[in-house]
Amino acid sequence: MPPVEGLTLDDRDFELLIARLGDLAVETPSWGYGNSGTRFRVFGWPGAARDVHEKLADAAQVHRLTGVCPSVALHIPWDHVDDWQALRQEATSLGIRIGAINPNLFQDNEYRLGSVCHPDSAVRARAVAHLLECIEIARAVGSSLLSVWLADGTNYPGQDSLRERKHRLRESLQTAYNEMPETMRMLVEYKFFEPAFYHTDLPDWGTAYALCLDLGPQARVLVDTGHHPLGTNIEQIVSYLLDDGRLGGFHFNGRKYADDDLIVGSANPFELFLIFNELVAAGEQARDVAYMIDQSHNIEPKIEAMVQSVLNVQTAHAKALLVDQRRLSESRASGNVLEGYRVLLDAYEADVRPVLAEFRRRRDLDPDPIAALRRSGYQSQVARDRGQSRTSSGYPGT
Ligand code: LRH
Ligand code: MN
Repeated sequence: MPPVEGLTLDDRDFELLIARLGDLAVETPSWGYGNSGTRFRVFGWPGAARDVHEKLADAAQVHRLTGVCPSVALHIPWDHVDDWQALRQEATSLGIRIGAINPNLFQDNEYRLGSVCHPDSAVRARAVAHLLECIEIARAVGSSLLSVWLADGTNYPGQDSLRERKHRLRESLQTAYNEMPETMRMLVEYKFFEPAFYHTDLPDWGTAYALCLDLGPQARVLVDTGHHPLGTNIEQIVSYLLDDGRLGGFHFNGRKYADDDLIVGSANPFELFLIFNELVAAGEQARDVAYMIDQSHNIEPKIEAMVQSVLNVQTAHAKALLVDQRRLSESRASGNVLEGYRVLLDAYEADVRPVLAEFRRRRDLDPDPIAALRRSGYQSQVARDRGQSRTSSGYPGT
């Protein structure tokens, strides 16, 4: 039994740790495998997935290497196909399944002034129709998650009535919510700005939470770790929503400034650890939280970036599982200001790489998935098979 540096774990604890590491499943985003960028440039990457079939293949490769990514989220219409049953079969044949269905209410020209919050009821009806279409797609592919993010907002004060937009938002989402089968969840994702730069109709966790309470019990808040003003205590938001049974899931990514969509944990690994510390402490209340990655890999190899992201999430989870909850509650009960922090530090500074390697060995996986990916030649093979597709950017002529 490899030791966990800095922490004495007896056999029983070690076995428990290995078992609980298996509780975590991380969903990868189809759009993370394709070319993506910023308004300045979308750099083409040799072998980047060009359609949903290549995205499924890459997601399956990530699952083969990590063993903890059994599902892939789709974005509609980016991943639209005519035969959803066939796509469901294709995923199954690759050893994965289709996860959250993400409607796209931010790319049609009609949505310049908003989608479900648009002043024109015809545009709102168009947006609701797309939500209903995505509910049908979710049903067809066996997905129980409708993951809704809205770019809706305004760019100038006075541009529209904030209260009327609030009414339109609730009415439109209620119409869609009422059409969901009981087994389906609506994940409501908030973001404090971009692409709107004066106000955003769903800007923060409180607004999303209030809306979920209005919509009904199948509505839960989705926390995208890149969607908060700097300085926001995200683990506190997580603990609050968990405690009220309204945390639906995460879009994990890393950021230093805004919605940078970098590799999760790359900018602030301690914050990711503190988020998982709240999840582990919540026990059963965190049972059906959806863990999803939402990133765009603008300059780095896309599949390697995805595998590294999964490893970072596993590492944060493993460290959180090492938190000595008994010592933590004792230090809190004794009013010892710093002892609790030291208990967390002990877990955070533990080297969990040996235990994660053991976890993979027991699943006949390579203890180092990145090395295994590089050795597999998968990336150079897809580069040969797929070549490099043309890309563009937000500015004309590039
Ligand atoms: C918006 C967002 C949303 C997705 C998009 C790809 O910033 O986080 O979750 O639809 O990225
Ligand atoms: Mn997101």
